Amino acid sequence: MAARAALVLGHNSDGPTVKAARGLYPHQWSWDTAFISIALARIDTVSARANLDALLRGQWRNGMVPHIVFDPGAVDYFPGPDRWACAERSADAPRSPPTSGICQPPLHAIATSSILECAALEGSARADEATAWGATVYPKLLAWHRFLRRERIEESSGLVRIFHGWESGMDNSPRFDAAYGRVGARRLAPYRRRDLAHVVDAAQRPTDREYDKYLTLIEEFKAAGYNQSELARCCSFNVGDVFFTAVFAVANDHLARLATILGAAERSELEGYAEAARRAVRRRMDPCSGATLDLDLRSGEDLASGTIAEFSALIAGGLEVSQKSALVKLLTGPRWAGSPRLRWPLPPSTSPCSSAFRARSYWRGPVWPVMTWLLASSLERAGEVQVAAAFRDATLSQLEDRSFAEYYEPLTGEQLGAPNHSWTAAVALDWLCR
Ligand code: 2M8
Repeated sequence: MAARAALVLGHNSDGPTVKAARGLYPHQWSWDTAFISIALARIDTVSARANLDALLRGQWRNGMVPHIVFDPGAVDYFPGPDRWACAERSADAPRSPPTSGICQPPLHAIATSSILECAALEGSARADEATAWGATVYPKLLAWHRFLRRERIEESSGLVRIFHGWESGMDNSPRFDAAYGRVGARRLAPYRRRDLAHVVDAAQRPTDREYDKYLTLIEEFKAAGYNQSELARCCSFNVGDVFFTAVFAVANDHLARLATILGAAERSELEGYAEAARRAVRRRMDPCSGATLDLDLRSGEDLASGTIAEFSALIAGGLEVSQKSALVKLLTGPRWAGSPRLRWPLPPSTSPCSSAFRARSYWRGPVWPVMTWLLASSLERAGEVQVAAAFRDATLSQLEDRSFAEYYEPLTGEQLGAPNHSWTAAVALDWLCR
């Protein structure tokens, strides 16, 4: 399985860049790249470094790492660079490579740590080379984290704000239904979705109505010249994202450690970012279950629970024992991975007990192996090694057919979305090559 997973990553590569998937996702995605580099580092730290470097070539002058770095030769994806028009509208965007104008959860510092750790196992020459590389990446990651701190932390909640469901990485999750309810319909220039040409069953993808909203927001971004403070004031989608904030907390731990290795001056600044983010996530916890809730920053309302983002506090870490136990109980209990209806005891993207659960619909129900991996890593860090190992074993059974599907139907185990998806192959590779 590991060999097959490595082949998938090779097949999805274009020079140093590993694309998300041939066909449906023919570009380089931001958080996908981090997951892929973590896994690649297990077999080839040089390629893992090159993949991250390729993404960072798209970094904006204001520090933002864009959610997509486009391959200008791959035209079969919508919305492409023309629709985003970033370089035309913002002096911060690079002219080349073309990119999108939003971001995704910042796992890149975590990937950088993994690369350095794996390189240390390859002998001192490779370790030195990787540390020298780390010194070149560090200022870019620092600029990225400072962008998030400066432009995206909403002061009173301490949460990272997002302006589009795509920024969360969980595009059509029911987490955002109420927030999307506030995004008005605009007269859009005609467009043709390309995703439906690759996924036969349209029910697996977001609806046309959802796509209209996704594109309406892009028009708002363009009208604001991608200016972050303008968007914070006016964007019709403005959500304090607990999951993004949790990832930011952990990424800052890693970047602070890298600062220490490199003797850089920003260690305590980064530790401060980590602690503040962790506190912000903890403040969003339900006192009994521990489940975290997103905050709609436009209306001040709590957003719906019942999605996998409930476990953001587990990802952020730093919990008291009782808080951690409550969350692990919830995660493994009948509302989540312990539901008797499930094909494998793995947490779906939306709880099967939620009225919003849709077994085949993208982030509304399917199991995403990459999310299982992220939760298992968090459980390991929290000392919950048995639960983490059970998730790993169940996922490796789920992937036994070696199609490395993007996501899986939780009740039947059917493979859905794009086959040979890089981040699913990455999950297998990482677990099998440790
Ligand atoms: C999905 O999102 C893209 C838009 O960014 C799409 O549907 O076209 C999401 O699953 C996202 O989290 C992921 O990074 C991307 C590529 O795998 O696909």
